[in-house]
Amino acid sequence: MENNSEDSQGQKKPAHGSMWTVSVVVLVVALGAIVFFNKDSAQLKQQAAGMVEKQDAVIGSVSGETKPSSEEKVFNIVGNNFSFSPAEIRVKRGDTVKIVFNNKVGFHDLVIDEYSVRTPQIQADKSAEIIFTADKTGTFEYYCSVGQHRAMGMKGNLIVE
Ligand SMILES: [Cu+2]
Repeated sequence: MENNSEDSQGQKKPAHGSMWTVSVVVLVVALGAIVFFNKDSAQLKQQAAGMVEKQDAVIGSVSGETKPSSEEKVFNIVGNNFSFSPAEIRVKRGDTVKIVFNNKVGFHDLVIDEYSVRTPQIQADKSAEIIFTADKTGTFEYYCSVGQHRAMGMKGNLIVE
């Protein structure tokens, strides 16, 4: 009987042992899964954070592109004998400035020396354009370079703020 009981215990021991081994394996696998899951979630968080940073960067560049200082400003300036209308225009530094010069009467042009821009000299009922970047602040006179028109009052001010 002792031998039997020993045998039965002996038989049970391996059974307990294999169950223990299974339990350990399950535990290790479970722990491993938890560790990997945490790593994955940490990586996901990092990726999410990276995506957020990228989105912020994109938003930043978009808002940079839409700054008021890089707008295109279009002005229609009418020429007469001997004046410009309007006689003052204002932009922000960095703006792209497009001036459409519509000549109503006489023979004129529109010149801004400091920005090295000028329209052709044109007849009445003609128009011409100049376009430039207002990259320096100040008050710059636009004028007609034909004859004595500038001295006769055919001038105005471009103000870059
Ligand atoms: Cu003129």
